[in-house]
Amino acid sequence: MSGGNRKPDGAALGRQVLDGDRRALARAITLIESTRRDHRKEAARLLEVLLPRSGQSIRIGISGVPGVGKSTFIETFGGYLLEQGHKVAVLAVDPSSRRTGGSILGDKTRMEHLARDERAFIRPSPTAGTLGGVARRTRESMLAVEAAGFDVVIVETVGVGQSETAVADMVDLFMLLLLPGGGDELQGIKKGIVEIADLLLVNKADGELKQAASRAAAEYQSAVRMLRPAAADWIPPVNTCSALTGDGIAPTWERIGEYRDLMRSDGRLEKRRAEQARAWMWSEVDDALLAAFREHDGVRERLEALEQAVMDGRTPATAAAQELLAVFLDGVNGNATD
Ligand SMILES: Nc1nc2c(ncn2[C@@H]2O[C@H](COP(=O)(O)OP(=O)(O)O)[C@@H](O)[C@H]2O)c(=O)[nH]1
Ligand SMILES: [Mg+2]
Repeated sequence: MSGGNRKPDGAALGRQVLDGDRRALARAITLIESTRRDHRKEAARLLEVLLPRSGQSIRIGISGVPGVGKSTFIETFGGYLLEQGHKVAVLAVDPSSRRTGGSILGDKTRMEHLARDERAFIRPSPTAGTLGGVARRTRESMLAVEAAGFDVVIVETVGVGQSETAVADMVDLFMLLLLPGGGDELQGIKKGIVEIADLLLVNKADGELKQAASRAAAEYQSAVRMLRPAAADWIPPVNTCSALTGDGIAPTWERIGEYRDLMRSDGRLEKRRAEQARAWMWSEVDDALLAAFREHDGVRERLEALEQAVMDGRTPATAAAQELLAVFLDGVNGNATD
């Protein structure tokens, strides 16, 4: 951050973001991503300013195995949305990005036009921390880009571990990109991810792969049908597209619009967001409690010996946990005025 010694003022920064100041937005997200305790406090004030002006976008999650064409798709799809008069923000959840050097950042060459366009905002995944931490900061960044006036937010995830679920839990619509493979690939995709997808797209439906893509789409479509209850009013459609040629991009946006209209028509969208907000609150509580527990002096004093005793089979795990919790809770009660 420029002026690293200057103490950030969360509330002032928030007002600049609301004014549509791009550099302020970038600084706001840097503040959100900071783990420094004083920065967390300012970030909380920042979010208080931003929250009332957030929530106006459609939040779209995009997942798929590396190489399926996510970055290329976002470039083409994002470009299409800009043409339609939208403002597009792209965020990422990639807890592995410390090792890989950042999913989006490494891909910015594939999002050349989007990255250079004033009406778009691209931010790579935060590079430090656990999935929970990365997801939390991405959620907060999402509120910031919404408050800055971006009306389509795309959250990309790499197909690693639980990050798909974390992204599905923060978006209105979760989209899965697939390769035009045959039945083998059907087996390879984790069933759970197909289950949480609201929209599936077989990418690379161009040239020699076009027919294979159509076949794969039909196979996925029947698989998806079987996963859904017969009464469901939204059977996730499986379409084909080519991120390279732009084929199927406009229909994809139409499908998204249909989905949003349906979810809005009976309050399901609000309900989904409300549930997400509640789950988010609890994961914050979980994280903060665990951090406080691990930082607690009395716990730290005993932790190593107790862990060893559990590993050696000298102390039952339950007894050790109870002892640590007793120490922790006693400390909490004793410091109630702190
Ligand atoms: N033929 C074809 N190739 C594509 C398409 N989309 C992406 N690719 C290629 O697939 C490779 C991986 O794309 P990339 O966007 O980096 O995938 P990501 O890892 O999911 O972000 C690149 O060589 C792209 O040029 C497409 O629609 N058709
Ligand atoms: Mg990529």
